Amino acid sequence: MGLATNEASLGLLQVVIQHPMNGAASTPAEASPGWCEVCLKDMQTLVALEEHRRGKKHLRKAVGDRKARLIHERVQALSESERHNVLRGERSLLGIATRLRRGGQRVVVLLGAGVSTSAGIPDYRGGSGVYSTAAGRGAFSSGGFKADPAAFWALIRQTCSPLRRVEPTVTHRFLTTLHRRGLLQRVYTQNVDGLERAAGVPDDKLVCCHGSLGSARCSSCGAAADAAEGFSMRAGAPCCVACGQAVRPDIVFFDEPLPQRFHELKGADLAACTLLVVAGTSLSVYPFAGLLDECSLTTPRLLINREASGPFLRPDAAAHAYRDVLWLGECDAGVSCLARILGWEEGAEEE
Ligand code: CNA
Repeated sequence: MGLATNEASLGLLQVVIQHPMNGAASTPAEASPGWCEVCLKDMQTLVALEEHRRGKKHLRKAVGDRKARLIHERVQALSESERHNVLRGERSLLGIATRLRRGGQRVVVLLGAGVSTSAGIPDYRGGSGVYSTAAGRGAFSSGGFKADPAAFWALIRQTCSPLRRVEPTVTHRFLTTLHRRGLLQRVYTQNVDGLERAAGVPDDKLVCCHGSLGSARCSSCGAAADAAEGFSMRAGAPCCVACGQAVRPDIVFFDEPLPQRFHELKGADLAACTLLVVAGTSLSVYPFAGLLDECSLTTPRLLINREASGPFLRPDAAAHAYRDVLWLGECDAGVSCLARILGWEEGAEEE
């Protein structure tokens, strides 16, 4: 299966180094000549995958450009007063609060790892996040898991073990406030820590886009397994009682499709959405990040995050600026500020 180590194959090894399935990083001198040590795929397969990834990237850019043009045209077709009415010119938390006080709102919330950092779970791209090491990037693909299930389990035990008794944050609890007030259409979360559920968001209001650490299955035969066992072990990976292969948590690895529920619900949810609240995400993982483009052009969008991301990177230059509010800072602080404006602080009497 291996290829000879000559200049050409070293060229191919450059491709292996940053291959698309596990993101494993190594120098040509360190890499094996014929196959990737992380995912155990041969180089020809990896080259094909890399070409496929580049093709997909090119296609995504072309689709993205076309989508941006279409949105621009549709925004131009809105009248000045239609645009003004979205936030009545108040592009701030005050404008969002005013919108929430209007009757009959349907709020869709999109969450990322940043809403759980104040609970002690590192985010993905932050300094101590999984993405900061090559091993971390590699571990969250099916190839990476297959190559070293024990390393994967060691990493998640260390970062987000449910046995650490992590508590939901102010932001998680705000979701239940929205639900109790009858305003919550749906929460779409990229997080796998289960804190939305722990905060009291009912299952039918929740879409766990990237799965959950709360359940597990065999990576080979698919038999249901006990997720808690993997977290309680000191080292190694739990094994399937049926076939002996490694057990994996029910999360979506980078090279895997999203759950059916995501595709089934998103169309109707985003069509019904009258306010989109986005928090704690770099908006760099698709198809999740694409949800922002699916709500109506007269639906306001709020991003609460430490930094601008996605369409909020150039909010004033973009055609849809009239409906976007960017609140920069900690998620819990932004949410508390919004709750204060609304008079919905924790412990306050509900109307
Ligand atoms: P990310 O790419 O790490 O982005 C997180 C964003 O949140 C960044 O823009 C940060 O600046 C910002 N941020 C971090 N902490 C705060 C805070 N306290 N207040 C405000 N902003 C903050 O993570 P994404 O979620 O965007 O997407 C990537 C992956 C990571 C998803 O697929 C998740 O499944 C996965 N993940 C989940 C968890 C979890 O379950 N808690 C943890 C780590 C990674």
